[in-house]
Amino acid sequence: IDPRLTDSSPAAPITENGLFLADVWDGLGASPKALPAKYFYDAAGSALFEEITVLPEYYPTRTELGILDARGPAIAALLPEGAALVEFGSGSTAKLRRLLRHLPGLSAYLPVDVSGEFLREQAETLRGDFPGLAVEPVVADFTRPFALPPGYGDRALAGFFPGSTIGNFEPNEAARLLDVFGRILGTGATLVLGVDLVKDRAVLEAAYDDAAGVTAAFNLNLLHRINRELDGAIDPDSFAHRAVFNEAASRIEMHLVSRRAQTVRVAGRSFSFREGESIHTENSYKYTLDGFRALAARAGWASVEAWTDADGLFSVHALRR
Ligand code: AVJ
Repeated sequence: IDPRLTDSSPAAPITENGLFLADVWDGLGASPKALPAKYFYDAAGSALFEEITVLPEYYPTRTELGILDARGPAIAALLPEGAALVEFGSGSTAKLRRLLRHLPGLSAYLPVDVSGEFLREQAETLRGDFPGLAVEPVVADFTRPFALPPGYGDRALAGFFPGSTIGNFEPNEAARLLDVFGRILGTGATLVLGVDLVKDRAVLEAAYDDAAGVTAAFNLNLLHRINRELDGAIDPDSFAHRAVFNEAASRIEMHLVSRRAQTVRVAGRSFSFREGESIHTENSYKYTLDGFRALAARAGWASVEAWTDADGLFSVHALRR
């Protein structure tokens, strides 16, 4: 007997949007309320994130690009001739392109992403721009172990994980993820990753609550997305964007705070809010250089080098397993 047939509570349908609905029902039914940050990135959210990356207050993207430019030759020196580069989650190829300029000896580039269509488009333009490079997209969820295409098992491998995406994971989850990367890349591999640094509260909070309101729109888009895709009836104007540095946990938290007491409905279920009650929508962990080295060590990665910009805003780590 299908256990769902004997369960009296309504079950979310098991489709791609069914997972979204299940996560939304779970998250809004929990206390404190929370929603997974991965749902920010529908088409509208991805466009808003692109806008965030060029905001004056949002230092991570431009700072990381600067470090990759300046340290490209040093990074290249760490990778053996003929190595293949695996990128975990391939957003825009801007950062990769900065790195590729310095890596003429690279034999192949393997972007790993859940969106196959996006991957194939990007692969096409990259092949045009770097004719000597084999581009082999891998459609997979990089947070779980997956297999590389045949023929890459005995090649020298390097991993690339830019953007401080690692900061979206709880430290224990981040260590587990680094261990997954290590198993995929194998012994002797080099991993290059971007990690945002702990800094002044005012600088951090401005980066996640910009004057133009783009980050607020990015956060609130989650409610619009629920309305669009899940038959939600939430008034986004009844929620306020809030970004705060939780110093004890060393993370920026984003919240959507209910401006009034209210009940919202999503696909037939109701959720009530007190005035001022929040939905926790994102954590973005910030590390010290040594703090991140210690985390990496738990997953069997040794620090080879770590580079920062002159103002110490952001770091790029090279690790070896
Ligand atoms: C894409 C996860 C690195 O945490 O800085 C930007 C996402 N959220 N502004 C970050 C984000 C709000 C971003 N990451």
